[in-house]
Amino acid sequence: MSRIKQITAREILNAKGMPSVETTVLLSDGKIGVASCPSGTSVGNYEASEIKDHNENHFLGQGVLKAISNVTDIIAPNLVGIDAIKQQIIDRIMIDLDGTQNKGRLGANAILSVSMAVAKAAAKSSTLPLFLYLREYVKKEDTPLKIPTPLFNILNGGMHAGGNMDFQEFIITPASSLSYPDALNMSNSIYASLRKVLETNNLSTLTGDEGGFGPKAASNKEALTFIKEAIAAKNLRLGFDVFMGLDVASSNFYRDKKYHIKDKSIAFSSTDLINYYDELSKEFQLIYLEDPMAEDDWGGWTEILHKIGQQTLIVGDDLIATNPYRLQMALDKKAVSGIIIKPNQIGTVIESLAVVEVARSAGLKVIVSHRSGETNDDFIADFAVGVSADFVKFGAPIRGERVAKYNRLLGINSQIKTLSNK
Ligand code: 2PG
Ligand code: MG
Repeated sequence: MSRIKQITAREILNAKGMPSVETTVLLSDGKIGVASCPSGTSVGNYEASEIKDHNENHFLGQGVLKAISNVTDIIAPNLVGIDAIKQQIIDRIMIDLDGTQNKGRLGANAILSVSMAVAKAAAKSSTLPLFLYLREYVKKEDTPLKIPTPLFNILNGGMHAGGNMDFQEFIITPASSLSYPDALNMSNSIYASLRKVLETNNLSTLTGDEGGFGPKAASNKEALTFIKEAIAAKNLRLGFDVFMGLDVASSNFYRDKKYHIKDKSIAFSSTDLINYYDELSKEFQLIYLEDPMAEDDWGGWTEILHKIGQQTLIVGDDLIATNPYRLQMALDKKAVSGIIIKPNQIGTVIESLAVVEVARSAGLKVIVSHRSGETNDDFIADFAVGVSADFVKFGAPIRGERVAKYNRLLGINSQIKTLSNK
């Protein structure tokens, strides 16, 4: 048995230069787990709450010193001495210590960094790689050990870039039959091809928060056209070799029950927007639509799943916020066919695993996702493989904090091969 001996935390910077909580858990056998929390930019209303200091003289109010003292002064004394393998008990203690619905007292950033660091340390003690250790917590029947299909966000709009597309993420996803290394290679070549297409059109190739280009395209549709051209230039077949998708993050342009996007001069009703998605889906082989409707437009969600759910995966991110109650609502209202899982939206490893379990047994596709304000922590790569996620969404195949996850998947891919040769 390896007990938690010490928990320390410090302030580090994430990829956007903003403070994040990094926690270190030391066990009685000397094993250590270190984990840090990401932050979102387009944050949903139903997410667990990150605690910030709001002291303007310290990182413009974004400091996390309070969250850190919550780890060291409140959480640590309650966890020291507990067997690190008891993740359920550890997470439950933190949930109870917090005592709020949204982790607003101690902070999801404080709680999650401890939760992930405990899991990492316990995995080391058990001598299992983290993905296999996490797999012990999920039902494994019919879920093969494999690398999930990657969704690469190669054009950034919305709140993630200074361009003028309203849709937040323009995504390519190689055919799931491709091996993971080949998928990575394909994404790299399409990314390079897209750079050329943008240069030919005299558009900027500066990148946004998640590594995708952030050009000032005339419309969302034009941005999709650039990607289609980039794919064709590589002699790849859209709809066979590679598919396209969007994280629309539509809550960001939903005002007065209407959707306002550059593609049309008048605002869209939910039905107008759904018809537009239908048109785009056919033209661009969109197999994936994340947050196509705003987080409170339940009628729109039910309508879109009913109308185009056969051809396109309809995925809830801000809608569900990795929250079991929101997931149940989405299931009751027949709103989605897929769910985004972001551990920091709910705040503990165990609750994230539980949401995956419910989603999977309801037949939803599971997509494990990064945040725009990532750190170099690669926990979610192991988490995604451990729970047999269908897809991962870790951004463009560039930038240190994104490739940290993609590279970890390469490592896991080799480990899986070694295991299956044994
Ligand atoms: C999203 C995420 C990650 P953010 O909307 O899916 O891509 O963005 O972290 O800014 O919420
Ligand atoms: Mg999203």
